[in-house]
Amino acid sequence: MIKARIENDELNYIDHIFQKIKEDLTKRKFAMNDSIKGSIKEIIKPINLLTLIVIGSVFCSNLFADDGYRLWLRYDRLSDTQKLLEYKDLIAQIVVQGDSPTIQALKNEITTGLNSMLGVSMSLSSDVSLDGAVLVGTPKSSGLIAGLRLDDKLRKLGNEGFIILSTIVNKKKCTVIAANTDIGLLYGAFHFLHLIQTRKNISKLLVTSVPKVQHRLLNHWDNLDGSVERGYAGSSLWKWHELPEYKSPRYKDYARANASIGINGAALTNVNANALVLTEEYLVKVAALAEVFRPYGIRVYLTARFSAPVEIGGLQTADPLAPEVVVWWKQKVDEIYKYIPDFGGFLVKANSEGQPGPQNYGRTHAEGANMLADALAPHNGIVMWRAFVYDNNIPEDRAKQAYNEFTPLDGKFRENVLVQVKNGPIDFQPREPFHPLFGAMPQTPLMMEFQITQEYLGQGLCLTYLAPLYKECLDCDTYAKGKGSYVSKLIDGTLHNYKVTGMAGVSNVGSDRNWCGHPFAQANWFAFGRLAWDHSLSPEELAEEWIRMTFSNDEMIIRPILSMMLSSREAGVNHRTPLGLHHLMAWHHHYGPGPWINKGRADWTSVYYHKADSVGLGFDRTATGSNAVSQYFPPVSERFGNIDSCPENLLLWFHHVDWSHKMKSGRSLWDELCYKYYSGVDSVRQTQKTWNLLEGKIDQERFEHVKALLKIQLRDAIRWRNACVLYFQTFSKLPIPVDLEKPSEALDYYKKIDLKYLPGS
Ligand code: BDP
Repeated sequence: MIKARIENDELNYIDHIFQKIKEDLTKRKFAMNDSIKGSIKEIIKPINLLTLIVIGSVFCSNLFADDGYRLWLRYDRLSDTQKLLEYKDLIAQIVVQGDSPTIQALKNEITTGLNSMLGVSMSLSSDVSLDGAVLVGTPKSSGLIAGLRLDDKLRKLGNEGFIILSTIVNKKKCTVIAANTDIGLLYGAFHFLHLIQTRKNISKLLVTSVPKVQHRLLNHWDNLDGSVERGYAGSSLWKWHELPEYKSPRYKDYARANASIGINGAALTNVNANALVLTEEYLVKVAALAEVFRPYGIRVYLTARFSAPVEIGGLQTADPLAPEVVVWWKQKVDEIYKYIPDFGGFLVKANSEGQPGPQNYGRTHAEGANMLADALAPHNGIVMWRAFVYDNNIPEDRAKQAYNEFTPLDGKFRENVLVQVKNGPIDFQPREPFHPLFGAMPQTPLMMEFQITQEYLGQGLCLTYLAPLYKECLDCDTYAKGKGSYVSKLIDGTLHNYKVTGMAGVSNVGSDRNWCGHPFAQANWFAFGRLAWDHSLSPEELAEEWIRMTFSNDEMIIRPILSMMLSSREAGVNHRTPLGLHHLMAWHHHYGPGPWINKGRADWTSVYYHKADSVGLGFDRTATGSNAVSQYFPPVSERFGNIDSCPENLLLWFHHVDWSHKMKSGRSLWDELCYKYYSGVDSVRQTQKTWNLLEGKIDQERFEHVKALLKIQLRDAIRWRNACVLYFQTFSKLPIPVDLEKPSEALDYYKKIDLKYLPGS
């Protein structure tokens, strides 16, 4: 007995050491191959316990090293013994039925995940024979699941939903993960792993989960030369020159990460598109990526350059109504489907920022989109046509142009076209009102475009948790069909009964070892995916989930990190563009402050947007100005249009406000502006202090990395604050309130800062 226990302990210890070795090796590779695992066990089995302790301690010294590669899929062994015992009781056997590539992926994930977290080595069983079995299957692939008669529950799950329930099978206590499809099972398996990763009670489970939105995509703005537009995490993940021969293991890990949060599509290329990706040379490469992603339920999409028929097709025109152009696209699409049978469709930026489009030929956006949609329809492909269009030559407020362009086209798009709308009417600013198109096109499915990459919110250098921004927009009431017409209900299709729905996030993933550059930027990828699946989740819940999976389940670690994350977006707004200010960033790279920018294309300057003068500050978008407020439904239009009811955090977006205007705090606009700028910086200081308290409690590697980045963040927050306050002071001619520290330098100093070679520009 005793001997057996020692052997068991030894084996467990071997597993523990193995876990540490694995953690170390995962710096180079996400998951360790089973045969290597076997050989290591063979080598270290005969070594006695003492030696193991010595070896173990060597690896344990590495306990705190973490380069972030594993994202939120760390599967570290539980250190809480009580919880471990509780889980071991409930998880003693894994029974997965079926054998498709998706099921193979699921089997790998669930065995690696559970064995690793529980420190055991269960292999897959073919039948439920123990209390604590985890049974995974669809009624089609598993007789056991079919026998459970879950039909009523399954009917509501569609193609991607799943249920997880605690029940009895073969007279044994069992956790069942069931779905109608294999991909539903994979999502269910990831969810089950999440429950353990976040230390939830799994004894009486009854979870039903169905995605609220159909197309949940990452939009990669990756160029074929390996650069990434607005990418701050190294170069592109897609190594085109190596494909199709070499498929980097990262592609699979990327797919795993996406599937674990419910993302089911990836547009691989930049919206500022290169037609080359549509040539055979590249399609075979795209097909290789699609093959890796397929088991994980991820379809690939490409950006279609509208002028491709001319650029790579040798035609004289790309006019969407020209018969030869129609034929060219049809043949091109048929060719794409030969390589990629489950190709998702096209994402198109047309007639915007110099991109070609149907208007070059006097055609409308609908005519352009429909031509592509007709080519894709026989293959069930979709077109995501971007509404991000504006033109400096149109004498109209940029914020109004997309609405003006698209609302007359409502109902004119084919059924497989979605119009993809950025969350706000300008361009991913730290804070924008929701886009007035939301609610204004009842007969056209509109999909959401959020930015995950932090173009205007600190890029790869600043900690900015974006779920509050996403949620703020999704929770807005458009009043399109009266009270309760939330943006979220529009996007999930329930408001206007859209047949097709979607949400896209401009990706922040790159070739950096930790995927997203800043260790906290991973949280934005995570939160985006989870919200696209279920927009009712709160930023707090999502942040907590992510922290538990990525850092620790210890409350002493969770609480401080949570407070840092939740305050970060508002801090970022306050030290850059408080009170509804927008587009004050430096020319070109968009990172630092540039409120003085007044040269070049007018709608790319800052003065166009802030309109500072001796009287006051802000863009008058009421009836006395551009009247952009009229694009919103009442009572939103009235609320925004009236200086007294306009939310103060959007005041200068909609109003030109006197410097002496009395704010809700009782202060003048000028004083309030100063206090906001200063509070933004104070908040970063607070974040630094909070982070410093975590030294020694989390791994040193990420601790040091974030600590250093926070130093940069504070330096740059101060630059933003000082530059903006000093610049606006040249108009207000008022003193900075006496209790606020004075900027250390004069305005000219900030104007001369000229950051070179910032990534992503
Ligand atoms: C802006 C970016 C620009 C993108 C554009 C877009 O600065 O690089 O091409 O959006 O969305 O935010 O097309």
